[in-house]
Amino acid sequence: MILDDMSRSVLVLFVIPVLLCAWPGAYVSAEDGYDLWLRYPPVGIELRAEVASHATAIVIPATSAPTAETAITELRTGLSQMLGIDVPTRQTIVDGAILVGTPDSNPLVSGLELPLDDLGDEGYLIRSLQVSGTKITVIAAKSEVGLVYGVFGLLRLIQTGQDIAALDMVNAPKIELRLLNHWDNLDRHVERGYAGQSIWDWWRLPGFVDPRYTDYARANASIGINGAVLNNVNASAQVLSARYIAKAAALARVFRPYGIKVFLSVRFSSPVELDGLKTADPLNPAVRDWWKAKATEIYEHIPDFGGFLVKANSEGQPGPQDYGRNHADGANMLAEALDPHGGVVMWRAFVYAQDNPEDRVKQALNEFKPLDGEFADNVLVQVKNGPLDFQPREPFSPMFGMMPETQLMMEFQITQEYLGFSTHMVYLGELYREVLAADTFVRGEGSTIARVIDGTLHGYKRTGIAGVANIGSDRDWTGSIFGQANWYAFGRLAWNPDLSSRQIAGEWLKMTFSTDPEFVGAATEMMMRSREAVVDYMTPLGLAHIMGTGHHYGPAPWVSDLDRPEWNPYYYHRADSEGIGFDRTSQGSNATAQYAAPVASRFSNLETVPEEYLLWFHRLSWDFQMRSGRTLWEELLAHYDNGVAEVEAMKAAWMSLKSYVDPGRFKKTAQYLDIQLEEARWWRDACIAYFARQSGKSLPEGARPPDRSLEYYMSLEFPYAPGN
Ligand code: BDP
Repeated sequence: MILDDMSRSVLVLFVIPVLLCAWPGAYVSAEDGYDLWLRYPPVGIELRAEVASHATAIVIPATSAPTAETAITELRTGLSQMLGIDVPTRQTIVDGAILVGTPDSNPLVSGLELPLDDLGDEGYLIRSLQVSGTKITVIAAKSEVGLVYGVFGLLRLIQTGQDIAALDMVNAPKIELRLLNHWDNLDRHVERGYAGQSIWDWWRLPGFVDPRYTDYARANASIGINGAVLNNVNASAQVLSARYIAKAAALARVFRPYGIKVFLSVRFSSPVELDGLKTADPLNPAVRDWWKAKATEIYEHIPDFGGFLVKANSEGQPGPQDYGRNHADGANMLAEALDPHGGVVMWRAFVYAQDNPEDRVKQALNEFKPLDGEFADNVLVQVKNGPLDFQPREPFSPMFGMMPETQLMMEFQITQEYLGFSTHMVYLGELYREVLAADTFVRGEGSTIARVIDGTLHGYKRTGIAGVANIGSDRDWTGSIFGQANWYAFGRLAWNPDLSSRQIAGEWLKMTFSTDPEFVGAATEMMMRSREAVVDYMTPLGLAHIMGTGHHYGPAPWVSDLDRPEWNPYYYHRADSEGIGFDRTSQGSNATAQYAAPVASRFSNLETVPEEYLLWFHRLSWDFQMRSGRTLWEELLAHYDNGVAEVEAMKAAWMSLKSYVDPGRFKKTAQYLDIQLEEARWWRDACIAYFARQSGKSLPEGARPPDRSLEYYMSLEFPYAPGN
């Protein structure tokens, strides 16, 4: 058929877009993941008229401040794209309008006398109302940033296909500081980063301000993240030089209208390294003055600067103990410098020492417990979720609950340092929820980690949660499409640690791909099983830390010759002909005694210990009878096999969803699943080969033997593994 020019334009401009939008599950254009969950594709044809009738206009005051502008622009963009019409702004109410404002900025809002008192500084209210017979939806908050969150809240409802005709919701964050921690160096290398280089182009800042910084801020604001620690915890002193403060200030200017504050990781020895002081002793008056002057300088350039994150006396970093002082002395000195400006210190509890013969997982609590109650009011002690180091599964850190006089904040890892880097699909919403829901029992049943860190259990004044970011310069931000879900889930749980991980997965899928129930159902299942799969093919039954040395890529349970004993995988599993596991009961390191009595007894007792923590707390013979009736050796194998089978099932599930996903994102994810499957088999085969040798056991009838010899797996080297 030959079309004249006119017909061709009609076809291209009108008919094809309409057909594409009307076709359920259809993708509108090539996608590469850059738009994250903020794609705003056209609302399905069946809902469009209904949504449009509640979005006829956006009512705003005559003038508004930058943060309110952010909210309004986002709402207008989102609605216009989803409805395919230009939704206008105006200053008076009309039927179907959305009124956006604070009582202070718009008399139309104050006139409604809405119950905003309990919303705090960041919460919002969304309500469907009639004003003198005119139907409107109001998004109101006490602060402008609350409007940003409210707008994203309403857009999320529309993006996920919910009815917006009769809304009545209030929503306020349960945790005050909701931060990403970037482990980004000033040379743009990202420690444990698997998504390219740092997104901060430090060298060209502050002159060149990459538009991507705005997109970053917008994505974070959409999930409630309100702060970013810009640089690696293994910090360079240079970040506090005037040059770099100016660069950080440029980023802060971009982030400000999105309610996001800038924080910096600081090196404890900065006064010595930057300005030649003789000491960094926190009790030395000249050192204290140096930090006060530095804080003042920072606040001159960044008036809303958030504060410092500090890794001190940990893995070779300098700290107060170099001068015979303790963590509280160090933290409080910095806190004193920041306090007049409203800043906080986040002091990390990730400490363990080579020369300490104590079980590594006990060391942090041992070191910090005597300091409980010693930290200043603007100090939070930042604790990793488990007592070891971001393993696929660990029991919760015993610090939570055991330091009632200290404001503890959570540190999760979003980047997948120990979970297959960016090529493995592992939905971390499940891991985060498992930790947040864990019950410490320190004040009886219900003393969950969520209640510790939201401050309600011990009455904290300041609360916080941090996620080590998986973001880099890759076009899709996180190095993989499904890695975006972990950024998203972290933000949503930071806002409300009680949300269900399944619900979050569903939301993310709808916004990222398609609201089609068939797609969402199958893809949610795939995500939900992915975390247990990685535990099974890497570290089942409470095993931990058996990855390759340094780069942390792939299996290496055989390593036992490193200088630092606690860096050896062997330290953690101790497998030999007698058995496997780390005895942490009273017969062993007694780490169980660091937990509240009901938890300690549950973990210590072989009848009650959850099997997923079995070898973390117990050393057992290979013939130990498991609850399944299998021996421990057989059970271990069954888990490794199951992990591989689960990845096969995930791959099959993804392949069945092809018609719902654009080719670019589909293919990338399919290829990654192939990598994951190959690496899951490698983990299984290498670990089984090694444990078979240690135990002297042969494989049970019917078990698939490892593809290659143990020597082969042991010979593998990865000099260019990323993130190291
Ligand atoms: C470990 C990482 C290391 C970090 C350290 C930390 O391997 O790169 O510097 O944690 O959290 O997981 O300080």
